[in-house]
Amino acid sequence: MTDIVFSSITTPVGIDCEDLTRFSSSEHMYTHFMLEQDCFGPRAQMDHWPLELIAANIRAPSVVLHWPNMRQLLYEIKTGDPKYVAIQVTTPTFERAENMTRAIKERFPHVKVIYGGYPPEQGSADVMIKGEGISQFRQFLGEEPRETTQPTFLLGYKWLGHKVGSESGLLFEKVGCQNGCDFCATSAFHGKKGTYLQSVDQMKQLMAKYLGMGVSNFTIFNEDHLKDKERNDELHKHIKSLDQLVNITGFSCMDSIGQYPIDDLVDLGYYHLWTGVEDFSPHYSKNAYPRVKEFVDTMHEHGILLILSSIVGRHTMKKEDCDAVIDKVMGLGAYANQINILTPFKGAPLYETVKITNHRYKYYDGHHLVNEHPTMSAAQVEKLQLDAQKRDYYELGPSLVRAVDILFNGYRHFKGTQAPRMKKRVESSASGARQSLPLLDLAIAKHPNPVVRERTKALRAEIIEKVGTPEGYALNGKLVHLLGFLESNRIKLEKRFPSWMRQPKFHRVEYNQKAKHPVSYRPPVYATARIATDLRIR
Ligand code: B12
Ligand code: SF4
Repeated sequence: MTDIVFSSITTPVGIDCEDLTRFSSSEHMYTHFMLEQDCFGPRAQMDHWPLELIAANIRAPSVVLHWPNMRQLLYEIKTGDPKYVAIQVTTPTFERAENMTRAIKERFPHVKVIYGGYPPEQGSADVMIKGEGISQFRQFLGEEPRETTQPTFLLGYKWLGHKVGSESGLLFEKVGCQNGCDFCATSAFHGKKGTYLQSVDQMKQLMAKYLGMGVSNFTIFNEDHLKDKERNDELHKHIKSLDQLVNITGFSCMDSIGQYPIDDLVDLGYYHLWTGVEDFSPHYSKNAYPRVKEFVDTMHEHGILLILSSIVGRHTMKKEDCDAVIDKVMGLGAYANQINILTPFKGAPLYETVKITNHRYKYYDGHHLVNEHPTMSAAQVEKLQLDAQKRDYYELGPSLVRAVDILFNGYRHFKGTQAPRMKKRVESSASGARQSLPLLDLAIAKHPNPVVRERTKALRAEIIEKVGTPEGYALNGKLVHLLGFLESNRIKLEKRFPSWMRQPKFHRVEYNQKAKHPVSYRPPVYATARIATDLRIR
């Protein structure tokens, strides 16, 4: 018995088609800013955890489908006979969601469709839920408000086609952001105040659960995690009391990060932070360039990796302003750079102040200019952004090598420390650098820029001199070369045949089901073929 089928958009994704561009995919870093990084880009399938978060916090029996194709979705509806299908929608995936809804309604007219997340409008859905989803979905079902709980979710990255390092346990801490930047969808949809999804005690319990599973890397979803100092002081006290060291990836603004002594951040394990620097203009006072530069240099010197998000193409920016932003970003030398085209999402204040010229939602993907620009054409801005990605790889080298260099600063900077926890971090930084030597060799062999190759050689020499080589270095080196060669070729094929080779894996999770689903979720070929023919699915 299923009341609700929660679903992501259907596959295929990551390809240019009638209702989606290739930039809407199941991967974040790779698709948006590492496509030019040959075999060195980190790869990860990301699922629709918010759907599971909602499913886990209601009483109704439900099924969550991550990345089904249209046949799998329709088969689930046919066999589960739900009252509702709830789809996670963003602006650029809205057209796909509309096609899903049309297909559902044609075949199952009694089923009500709900859009949630970031839908720009209700479209053909029966219900639209914008903003915090758990409380609103409960309200919709007539359930009373109560504390939320979070299941454990793991995210692992692949390098050279293989899972490397341990997975990261996800912690959904908060939705919304108080800064209210004019283009920002999350701030506009969730309100400036935002909503905490978990208390500090709940975060501690969830961390303990992950640690019990052998997972000590965490990714915290909160647009500005380090903003609330009082709350974090409590969490940090707990982290310091743990027997084990943890590593934390988080999103935060420069000013919020600056509230903490940097040695403390390192000690706590904040090794990977994602920060918006936007366009360094007075629009975003947080980001005057000299301050940003000083901040980035300090973080790097202490071994903290940064992903910097910046924007180009604002209607007030001329071509030379965009070039200047890209030059400045390159000058910061961060581990990774997400350079997006400023997108006026419907609902965000910017939408009201620019003249929209492209009304096709699929193009609101951060890679297309959709509003009028007085001095640049859409093609010009789009080329500028794609060229910046190429430049990022060519001039700064593979992100992987940058990461090794910056993380090794943890060793360089703290090697004399007497503090026991920091000593352990220094050891782990040395060991990480040793293990990465075969990857540096691969970059030296493969990277097209001689300057990057020389820089990487110098880094390799320094690591060998200071911390030595790992066991089996020669053999591992050969293996990594082989994997690099195979992965490069696989990526070439993947770029040629994305609908076949670049699709996320479908999976299905049940919540609150009393009995096991009566049928296998893998639809028999004959059944799905019939449904597909009935519906003339493309
Ligand atoms: C991780 C992430 C991804 C991951 C996984 C998505 C996920 N978590 O489900 C991947 C890589 C797959 C992804 C892909 C895309 N993403 Co994305 N993603 C994010 C990111 C960084 C975090 C999302 C998150 O998990 N937050 C924590 C959870 C708890 O919050 P939440 O998502 O807001 O969910 C809450 C509510 O919104 C609501 N809710 C969410 N979904 C649903 C569904 C239903 C039915 C209901 C009722 C409620 C509901 O309930 C949740 C609890 O309150 C956000 C930015 C951000 N910081 O939020 C962008 C963001 C959501 N992504 C965005 C976009 C555009 C995309 C893509 C279209 C890619 C692109 N072209 O940029 C694709 C499309 C994928 C798809 N099939 O839908 C935009 C949406 C903007 C907009 N207005 O449309 C955001 C806001 C980033 C941005 N550019 O500003 N993304
Ligand atoms: S700081 Fe980032 S998350 Fe917060 S409102 Fe601005 S763009 Fe959005």
